[in-house]
Amino acid sequence: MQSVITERHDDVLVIIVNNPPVNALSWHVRQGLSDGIDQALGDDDIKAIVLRCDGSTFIAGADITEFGQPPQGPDFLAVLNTFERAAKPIVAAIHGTALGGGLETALVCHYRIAVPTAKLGLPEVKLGLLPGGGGTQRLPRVVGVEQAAIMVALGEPISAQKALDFGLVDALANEVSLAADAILFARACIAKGPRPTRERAVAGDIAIIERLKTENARKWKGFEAPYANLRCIAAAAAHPVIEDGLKVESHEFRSLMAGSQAKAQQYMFFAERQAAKIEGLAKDSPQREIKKVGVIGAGTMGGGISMNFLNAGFPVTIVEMVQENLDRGVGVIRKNYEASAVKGRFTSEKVEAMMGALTPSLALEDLADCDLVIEAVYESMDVKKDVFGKLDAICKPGAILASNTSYLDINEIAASTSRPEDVVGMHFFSPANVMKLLEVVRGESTADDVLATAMAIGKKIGKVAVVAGVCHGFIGNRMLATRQEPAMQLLLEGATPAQIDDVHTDFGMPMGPFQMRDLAGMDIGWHRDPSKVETIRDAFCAAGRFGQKNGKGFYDYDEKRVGTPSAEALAIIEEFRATSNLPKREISDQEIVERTIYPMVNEGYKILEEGKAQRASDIDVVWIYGYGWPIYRGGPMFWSDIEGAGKIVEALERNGTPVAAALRAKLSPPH
Ligand code: 3H9
Repeated sequence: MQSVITERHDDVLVIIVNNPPVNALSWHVRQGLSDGIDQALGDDDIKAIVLRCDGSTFIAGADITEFGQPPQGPDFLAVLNTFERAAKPIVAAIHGTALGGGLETALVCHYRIAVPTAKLGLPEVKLGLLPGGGGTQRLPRVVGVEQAAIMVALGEPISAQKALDFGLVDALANEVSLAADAILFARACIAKGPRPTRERAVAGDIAIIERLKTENARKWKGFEAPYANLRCIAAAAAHPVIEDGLKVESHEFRSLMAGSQAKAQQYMFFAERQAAKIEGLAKDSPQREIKKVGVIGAGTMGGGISMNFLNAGFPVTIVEMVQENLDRGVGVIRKNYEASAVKGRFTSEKVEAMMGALTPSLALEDLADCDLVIEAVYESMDVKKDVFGKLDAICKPGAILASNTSYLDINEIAASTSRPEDVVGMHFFSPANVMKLLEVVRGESTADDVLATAMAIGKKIGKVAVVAGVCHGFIGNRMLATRQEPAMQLLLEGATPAQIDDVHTDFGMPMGPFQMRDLAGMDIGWHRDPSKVETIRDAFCAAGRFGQKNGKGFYDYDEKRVGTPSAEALAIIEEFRATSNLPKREISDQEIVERTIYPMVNEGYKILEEGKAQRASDIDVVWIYGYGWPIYRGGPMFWSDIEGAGKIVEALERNGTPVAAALRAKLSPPH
């Protein structure tokens, strides 16, 4: 099948792209576009041209799989130039998503029409790139500097209506008759002739550039692409002749393309999509139908989990044991929704509709008609087994019984039921209504359709779901645990909590080990005997420094929970060091990386070799979406290749950490 065909409609030639799944601009599409435009320009009877796509979308961008490969087929920029300079009017007819190179192609067409459901955008920044097909120079000529700067720097697509308001599309077409509407529109453009974007002037105020930088300073920390995008917009405003701006764009594009951030972000694009695939199961493998959801526990976790399902339109029954806790949990959900409504995220009608779909209950029996029940109770095996035993007796046959446990053995939980095949782990991350990650834990008896349903429902509620095997802490928490002990040891040897945390935040993590410890609360699992001080943690708890919850931990906290280094905390560490007779020494930042981040990477390889993760990229997805690992570093496994397996193995050995076989195997390339 040809990926581009042409269709003659009297005096209009329609060029049709058909390159499933997203009509990406693969080399054969560029070839087809080039041939199509040549055909139209070479035929005097053709007076106007339409560019449209078959399938679910307009061109969704360059073919990312071609990046880094030897060039093939016609040069994209040359094809764009031929379109823009054509002496006959060209109309882009847009449905689905016109993204990246797709929107750049539409921008060299002289007119654009779109169906109301279409979306248009330049999301290259999310791939660590910028629009390298003239987008940074043409978009400001059409929508002005302000809107263009926002679109390229944030990468969010806009609706067809907004595109119409900004002049990016000239008219909205009927949803079902786009192809015919486009031909009529093209005919109407014959008298007006072509309207090359390059000849339009750039209007607008470049003050937006500094404003965006200030507003996004935190979010963009460490990222190169947003700034490069904005430099290109500044160039568009500075240079009246488009060629001058295009030179800047080309230089910036090539420099991003050559760097590691773009490689990492493109890798993550595919990693995220790959994570949805379950090894050994076909894409269309059978699933169970989920119409009604039950959640046990109305605490922070249960409430957040419920909100995910309510947001996605599922009725939810939430069960607690005590009326007061139930009321509090439901109250928090309402408060969260109302706060979102104030910010304009929901209408108040939607808030009421979602609250109306929530049934609070004190009886597990009310879960009898649920298709999926997620348990989010206290993290204790005995408690969980008791709950699952009861669910086994109550829930209808075929219901999926899921546990939100973050560490415990799903097989043992499943064994407390007579239907272990219906049991699966669904581990949400806190705050559960915000964090994108969902670890779906596959027990040894979990049925294929249960696993497939849990993964699919994760996607439906807006999560990135990753399959994990049963082990203590699954993928994410198991790796996280390996940095805790060395971090404590580094304190004893002379580093401060702030130094260690700074290394982690400078690396791009949202917080370091001690900030996280303070957030979680240090007294969880503490023996509660202040006279027994065997670890630094004991010393902190004995001194009543429990973390953020009581305003003092490794840091001192103000009423807004902003932490500052604490003299008292440092004194506790000094005192403990004195009792351990450890000499204090200067610790370098590199040593902190080697002793806290390398062990996490090493654990990732162990998880991989034990088959607890399906693939290395799944581990990276867990860390990006569950723990805020900086996406521009591509996750711990991707990063280990950038950092170098040799360097990591050498440091782990030097520090006495047993090296994972799968990591060591990287040292000797396969024959
Ligand atoms: C660019 O254009 C640079 C330019 O400035 C030119 C410079 C010179 N290429 O997401 P889905 C695959 S950069 C190759 O699950 P959805 C995807 O991997 C590009 N493959 O579907 C998946 O494969 P599989 C700028 C691509 O309906 C399948 O298509 N454009 C591409 O949920 C379905 O994808 C973008 O960044 C691609 N460009 O969402 C847009 N896109 O089935 C990127 C997708 O084997 N794409 N695939 O796993 C998207 O945002 C979404 O795919 C889209 C559809 C919204 C289009």
